[in-house]
Amino acid sequence: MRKTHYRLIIGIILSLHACVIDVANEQSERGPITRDTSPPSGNNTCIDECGTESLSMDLDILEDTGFSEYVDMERSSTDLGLGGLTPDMLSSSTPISCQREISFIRPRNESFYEVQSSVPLRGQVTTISGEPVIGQAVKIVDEYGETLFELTTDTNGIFESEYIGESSGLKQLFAIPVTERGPCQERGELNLFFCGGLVTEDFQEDPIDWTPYGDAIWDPAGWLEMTGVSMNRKGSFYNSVDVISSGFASIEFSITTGGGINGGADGFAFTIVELSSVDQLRSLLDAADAGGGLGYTVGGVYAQPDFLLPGGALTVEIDTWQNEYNGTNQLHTDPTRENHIAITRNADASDHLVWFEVPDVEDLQPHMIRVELLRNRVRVSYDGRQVIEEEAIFTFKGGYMFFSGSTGWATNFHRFDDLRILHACR
Ligand SMILES: [Ca+2]
Ligand SMILES: [Ca+2]
Ligand SMILES: [Ca+2]
Repeated sequence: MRKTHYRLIIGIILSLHACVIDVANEQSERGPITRDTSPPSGNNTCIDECGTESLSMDLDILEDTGFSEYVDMERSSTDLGLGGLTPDMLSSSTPISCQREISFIRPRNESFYEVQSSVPLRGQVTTISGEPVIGQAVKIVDEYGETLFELTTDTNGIFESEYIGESSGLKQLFAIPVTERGPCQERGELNLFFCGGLVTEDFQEDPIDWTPYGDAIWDPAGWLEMTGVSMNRKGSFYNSVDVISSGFASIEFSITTGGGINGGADGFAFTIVELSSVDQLRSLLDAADAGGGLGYTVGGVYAQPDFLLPGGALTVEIDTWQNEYNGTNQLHTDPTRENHIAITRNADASDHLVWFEVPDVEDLQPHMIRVELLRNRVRVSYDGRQVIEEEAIFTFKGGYMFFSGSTGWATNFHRFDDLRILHACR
């Protein structure tokens, strides 16, 4: 246990250093950020419930450093990533400062992959003043300090390799310059998620795993249409085969909307909901509020007497109508007058966890949305550009998934396509 703590403390120091660099990088790359003003809720720690007393102490330390978002509480402390500890670090009391900058250029930190994927790695070594270092020896080590590759930089200071994630879970890679005097203290860090679960669907053929409900149809052009441009429609498609795992996940799909009347409305949504059966899912779809509820809302202010949501839910909604509370058919006020994409929880259209504005979304052109769920953090990309990365207190429980959409007095087409989900990432 002594050794574990010693390893852990050194690991945390290194992680903190890497985190400072990460935060600086992320700040410069961020797009517009929206803020969730609702009070924190949910449970973001299970330290009291999990593991032994000594494990709890380790996790307390990790919690303080922010490293805890990677920690899988259901595994033992010996499985934890230890922040780039190498045998060299253990044997050397004074790490060598080599006056180098080293970083991974690709892939992006915290990218998601299917298990057994081959991931091209690329990084660079420069001097402090930014000049490429040619012929620099670099070693790539994993989270256990094991050396995976020994590389040399080219004339641009670039080093390259390929990494295959053999098993699911977080993999941490560290790039360390090596000199004749030994390994340097400078290092680049890269965290990658490898996932055992993959769901992909391009809807080019009538999808057998997906069942239409209400007004939704499969369009032979190769997508799912939730409503068409008629008034007062409610449609959905649910998957009765695949169940999404809890924990980390990456969810990506294409949306197309527009072409309607009276300004266009109401919007559409993709929901993953914790339920015990497909029958329960059909009951949910029966009960779900149309109009401002986008065909998924059964929780919170929209709770229905004939359907009690038994578990959690997470929704990506594309909302093209600003609802304002009126006490009858509109039970919430949207956070903006603009069209918006939001993450809501517990199948409650009033509970916007994070959101951002998409004024151009009703152009009847396809747009890509990617949502990455990390521990207590949500990242959203729109058409390849990151638009949200934000702390968010939520617990993603996984479950059944469905698409839904609705129209009212105003209408639009509501099309989904090209779904890709990576889950079971531990
Ligand atoms: Ca398609
Ligand atoms: Ca709305
Ligand atoms: Ca909304």
